[in-house]
Amino acid sequence: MSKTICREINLAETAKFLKKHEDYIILTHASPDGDTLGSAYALYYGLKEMGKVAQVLCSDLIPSKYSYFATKTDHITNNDAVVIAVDVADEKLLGALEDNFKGKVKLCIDHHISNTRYAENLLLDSNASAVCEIMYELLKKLKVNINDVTAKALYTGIATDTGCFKYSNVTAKTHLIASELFEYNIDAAEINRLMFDTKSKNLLQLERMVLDTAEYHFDDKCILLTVTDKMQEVTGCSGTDLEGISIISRSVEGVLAGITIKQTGDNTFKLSLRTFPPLDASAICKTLGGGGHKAAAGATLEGTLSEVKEKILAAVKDNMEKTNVWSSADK
Ligand SMILES: [Mn+2]
Repeated sequence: MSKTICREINLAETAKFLKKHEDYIILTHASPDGDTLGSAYALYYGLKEMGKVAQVLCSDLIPSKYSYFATKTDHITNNDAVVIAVDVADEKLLGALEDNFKGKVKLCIDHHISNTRYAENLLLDSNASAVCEIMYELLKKLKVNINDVTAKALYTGIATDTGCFKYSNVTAKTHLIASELFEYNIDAAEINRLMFDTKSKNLLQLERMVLDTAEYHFDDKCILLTVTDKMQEVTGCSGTDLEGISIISRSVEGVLAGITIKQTGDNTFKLSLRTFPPLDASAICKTLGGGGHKAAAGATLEGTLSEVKEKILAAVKDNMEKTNVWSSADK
């Protein structure tokens, strides 16, 4: 198969593209979060309004906390259906769906600066806090009716990708779009309670275990948390349950780099990195084969836990020295 040449398209061209075809498959990334699900379902409801047939596909089970908008979609059997990926920066992030859809994504809608340009057409806005911001503008452009459920889906994506309107990715536009979504019956307080202020007893137990693993490096400018297989087994928490753990790493006073390492296999670990300026999580993770945003990025690493830790710490140290945040030469 020849390598796809990726064409960057704008909002109007994307709208045109969506009008042109009839059947769509919408892919989310694995370990789905509020933004990939919110934008996928908002697009689904929009396409339904346009009289199209569409299905949302995710390699993992969709957590029940999203059930107020993530409901059953159409089931597509048509082989010619047009494949769209939302909030998926790299084909690898499709998880088990990669086998089926590698090289077949016709349109990707994303906000990751690290997007690997695997799709035939790409609508990318790295200034958008969430794909749901882009999706809102796209639905407006298409002049489709936005109903309350669509508005809830969009609000969820924006709220979750901004840590409830707290992160550095929030812009005036983020608030403007959120305020327009308040015109609908979304019950934002309830959405935020579900997304940010509710956790299971098991997750609380897991968090206690993870806090016990805390290591500090580079004069406490870096914290490293570990979630082992064993902890996931004991508490029954895994995958998307662990989303909130990396948030802990960015909450410690004086920390500029919050590292969370989650074991996903015998010798496989997933890194979630959170940074504050001048550190650049996206650049650090890129050197480790991953990617993401400036303040939040990730990578998957192979090796023993101590090997993986060493690799990650070396990459963080390198970025700290480059940005004059910390230097071993001063020691
Ligand atoms: Mn996102």
